Amino acid sequence: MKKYLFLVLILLPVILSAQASYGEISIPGDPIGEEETETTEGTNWGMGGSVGAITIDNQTYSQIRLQPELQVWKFGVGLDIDLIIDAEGKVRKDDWDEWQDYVNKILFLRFAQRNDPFYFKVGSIPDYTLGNGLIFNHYSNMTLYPQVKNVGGYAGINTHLSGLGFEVYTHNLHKNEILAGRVHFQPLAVTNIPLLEKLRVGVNVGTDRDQYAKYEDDDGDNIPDVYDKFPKDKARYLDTDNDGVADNDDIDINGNNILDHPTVNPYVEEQFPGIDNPDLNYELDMDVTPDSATAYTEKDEVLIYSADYQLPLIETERFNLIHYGEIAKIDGYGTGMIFPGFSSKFFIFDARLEFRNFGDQFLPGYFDRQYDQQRAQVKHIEEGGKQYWFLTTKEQTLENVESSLGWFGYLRADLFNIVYAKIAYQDMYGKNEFMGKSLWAGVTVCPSIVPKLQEASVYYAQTNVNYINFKYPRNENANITGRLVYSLSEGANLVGSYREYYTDINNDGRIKGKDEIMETFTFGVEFRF
Ligand SMILES: [Ca+2]
Ligand SMILES: [Ca+2]
Ligand SMILES: [Ca+2]
Ligand SMILES: [Ca+2]
Repeated sequence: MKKYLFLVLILLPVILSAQASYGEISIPGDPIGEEETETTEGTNWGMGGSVGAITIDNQTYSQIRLQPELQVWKFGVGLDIDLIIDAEGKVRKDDWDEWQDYVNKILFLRFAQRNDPFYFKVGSIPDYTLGNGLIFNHYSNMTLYPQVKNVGGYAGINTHLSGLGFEVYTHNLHKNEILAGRVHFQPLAVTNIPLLEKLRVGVNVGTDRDQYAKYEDDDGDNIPDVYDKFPKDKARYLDTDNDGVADNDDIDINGNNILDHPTVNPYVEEQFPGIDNPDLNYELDMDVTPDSATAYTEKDEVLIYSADYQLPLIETERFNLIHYGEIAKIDGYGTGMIFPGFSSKFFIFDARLEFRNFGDQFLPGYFDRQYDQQRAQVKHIEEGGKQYWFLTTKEQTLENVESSLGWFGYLRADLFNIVYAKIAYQDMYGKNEFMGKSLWAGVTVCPSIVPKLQEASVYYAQTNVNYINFKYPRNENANITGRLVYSLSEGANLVGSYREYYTDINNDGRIKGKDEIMETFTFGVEFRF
């Protein structure tokens, strides 16, 4: 199985975005994240892309993926052109035969930046953070991309009127399920009190109006397609014996070739009225336990609101220090707080240090990078010979979250655009066996002295442990990622990624041998014109 998984991972196309800047590697769970790339006005033209292999319906295709990005004045547009080519070198027609296919190639449209007087972005938004991240923290509407393509958007204004501004966000303009809103202003701007006149206060709200909506319900019978045995038939959804005949019109629901007793299967009474007459002496099956599938007739919402502030303490060209805080409440659950927080830019460094205090039943950054995947899950359990199908939500996990408090900080350095280093540490305390310590560290080198080598990166993380294990850095809570970018020609780079993580199969507390070290390689070609 692992060998197979390894093969699949090798064959996975490397998807490289034209936006991904050199000098940053993006790792799932990276708490530092990326700075949003500031684009200057003017006409720019960039192209990212990759080549790989992909399997659709058991057929292997070559995949060429081009992600051009064009910017004119404050407008930006990004495209995602996926050419799926079969063994005979022909482009798969399915991807180009409807007008919607062409609209779908648009990745995003953008006007200006989030601190401009007016701005918006429509389309795929891979990284959305609100305030200091207690509600939305690097949320992506592309988590299930390209299987699920969300055309989302945000828009906002910033005025000079007491710094008043607002922003609205949706993950999908048609569905509008995951929404955010923010209003901010500078309450003391008119007073001219030193320091305090710059105080900026914000109020934020975030919601998922329908957590079950991750799963489609095509026929509208409130049974999600994933366990609707008849996803195109509004009147049917169960088929306990999987013989293709729905429970509603199956005289033998459990498929044991014994006619079901009409008291447990009303359809039998319909077909053969009076068959249970004792005089007829038919053998009838009483032992029928049909499957159970939960219908979701009502939407289940989750709502979070927060208030935050930012107070610039020192603002000079060489040194910049901001104090901030935020408090958030998940409606019906717990409260969490960041206070005090400090962020600073000085010389080649960029740092942040904050004290976090999270109450019971509170999760920070509830809408995070994995949210689209985690908002709802299908469950299938068997109990007493009966099968149950239902959904659980991320909201349900809140009940068991226990309070914790502690520090989080990071330091990032940019040495003349040649060496980038970052290190982050979290030290949180809670009840019982709370795993509150995490360490992340990464170095990227973009050497101009080694010809052809554009970038070499290594990133290490050890997360959610009781103590950081320096003696055995290879352990179950750790992983290592590496990336090499090698220039093939003027406009083409060969990109190779390596990832290593560990499973202690024999449970001896050590990671040793090939079986316990999982490795994945991906590689691709990246274009830049
Ligand atoms: Ca259905
Ligand atoms: Ca159905
Ligand atoms: Ca059946
Ligand atoms: Ca039966």
